[in-house]
Amino acid sequence: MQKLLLLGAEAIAQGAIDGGMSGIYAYPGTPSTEITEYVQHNKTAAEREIHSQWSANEKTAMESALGMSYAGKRTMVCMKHVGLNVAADAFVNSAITGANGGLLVTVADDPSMHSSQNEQDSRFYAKFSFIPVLEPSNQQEAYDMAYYGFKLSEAFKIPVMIRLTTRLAHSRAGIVTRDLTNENELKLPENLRQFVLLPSIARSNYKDLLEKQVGLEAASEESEYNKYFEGKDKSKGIIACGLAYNYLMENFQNEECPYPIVKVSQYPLPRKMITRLVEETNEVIVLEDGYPIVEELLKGYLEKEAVSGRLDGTLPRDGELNPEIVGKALGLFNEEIPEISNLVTNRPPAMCVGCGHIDAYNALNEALEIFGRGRVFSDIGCYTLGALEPYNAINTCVDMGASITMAKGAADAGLVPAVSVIGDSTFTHSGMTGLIDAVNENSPITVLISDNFTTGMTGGQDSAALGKIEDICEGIGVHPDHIRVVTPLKKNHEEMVEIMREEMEYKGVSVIIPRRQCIQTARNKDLVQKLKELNLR
Ligand SMILES: Cc1ncc(C[n+]2csc(CCOP(=O)(O)OP(=O)(O)O)c2C)c(N)n1
Ligand code: SF4
Repeated sequence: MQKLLLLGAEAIAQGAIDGGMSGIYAYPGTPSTEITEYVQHNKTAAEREIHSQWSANEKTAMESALGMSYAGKRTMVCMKHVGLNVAADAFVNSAITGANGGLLVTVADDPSMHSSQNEQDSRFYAKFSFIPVLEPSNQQEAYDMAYYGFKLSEAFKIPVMIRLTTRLAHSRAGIVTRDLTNENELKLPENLRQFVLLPSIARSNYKDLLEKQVGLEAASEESEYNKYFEGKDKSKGIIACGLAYNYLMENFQNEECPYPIVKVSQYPLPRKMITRLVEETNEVIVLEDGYPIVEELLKGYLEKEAVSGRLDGTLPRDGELNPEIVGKALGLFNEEIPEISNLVTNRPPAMCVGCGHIDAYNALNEALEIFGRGRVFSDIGCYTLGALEPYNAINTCVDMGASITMAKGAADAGLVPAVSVIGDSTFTHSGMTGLIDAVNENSPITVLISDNFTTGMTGGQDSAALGKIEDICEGIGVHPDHIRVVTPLKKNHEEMVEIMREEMEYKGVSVIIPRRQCIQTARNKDLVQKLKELNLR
């Protein structure tokens, strides 16, 4: 037993290591990145040779984890919430294949969109797929749930989701560890056709999945993570999910909460506990950080129950919760929550001074002067900040990979030239498939793959594209004469403008690769060594 001071994300990693994990698979994404990074730097993980290399995207990560589970070992796949959209095909089907070795799908949601395009709630995905969820309310639970989640997964032969949110992932607290568990031996599934989702097998697996739900609900009812707390004042009952339980308790630091509470940290919902709360109290308020999934379930269509929460305005419909919002909703205080002082000014993110993306955008903006603006389809990465002043260089940013395919669609509509801007990591994440569509139809698009040899936006993780971009593009079918490499530096500005214009005039797919190392990785010795070996430096 050790006492450690860990981020919520790190606590999950430590819990999984101690719980006997043999491999972690992930693609970086805030606020989930630190889970994998912790395993990459952990001594026990190194001694045990726990797999921890980054995957090309969340879908490949999910599928690799499923393969490790098939082979009988314990494994975890991690991603941010929008990553689950990318992994969704494999994730939803993994409920039907079931798991063999314990399989945890850890998804970090980002209510209030601190660094995301939306604030979707992964609990919906789990419910949709009939997969149980563990939702920690503090760092100790984050650790315990990773440790326990493998057992739950193996007991029911089903993947288990751990859902956490930004505040928990990125705040630190003391945790107490448990004994280090042995890793599983290699062990094939008893039924060697369990993972073959031919319709006849999938139908029978699906029936099994539905039958498992009864046992999963009973497990939730008995779980140490779901609790019914008595309260003297029955005028109100509170359902507090995951981190919202912590926010609730911050309002009662020196006294007991007078209202009965159901703390929910394991799903499917503990029906009996909730029914008891509804029956024993006059009205129920639901506290959940994310979408009002529990509230919607309780209200149903007829809105008969006196249930309040985000849907009726008792709590804000969007954005993350905090102790003040929760306290106000419970009527514990009436003062307005003070506005943030004007002295605290927003500091919007910006590209680093000296970043290669800046030189590429300066050239792109000038190259486009003769064609007119409004034709740059961007992707997600540091270069998305090119949307801001003074560059105003891009017109879209939707999801990873969308730059190439949206440029293609716009070109199909007659917007020629259409330009796509994508980073090296995003290109191998999900840009390559779109490039195949464009090549197959010889779409008149110009694709800028801004290659800085890393996944800059999430902190400089390895890029699966390293040293491979030209070969990939050529392999996909881009003509070698239209794969142009430039070095984005001020001194090369005229040359870059010239090349960009030439390629924009070309009536087919062209790729321009502005290539210069992200300055934030200059001290990464391993990367510098690799770049030397690849003659990229
Ligand atoms: C589906 C999904 N997964 C992960 C992320 C988090 N994320 C944002 S940008 C990015 C990659 C950026 O790398 P790259 O394209 O090479 O551009 P750079 O930041 O290095 O300029 C990642 C992983 C996301 N937004 N969406
Ligand atoms: S981290 Fe790297 S890629 Fe991102 S803005 Fe800074 S220099 Fe550019």
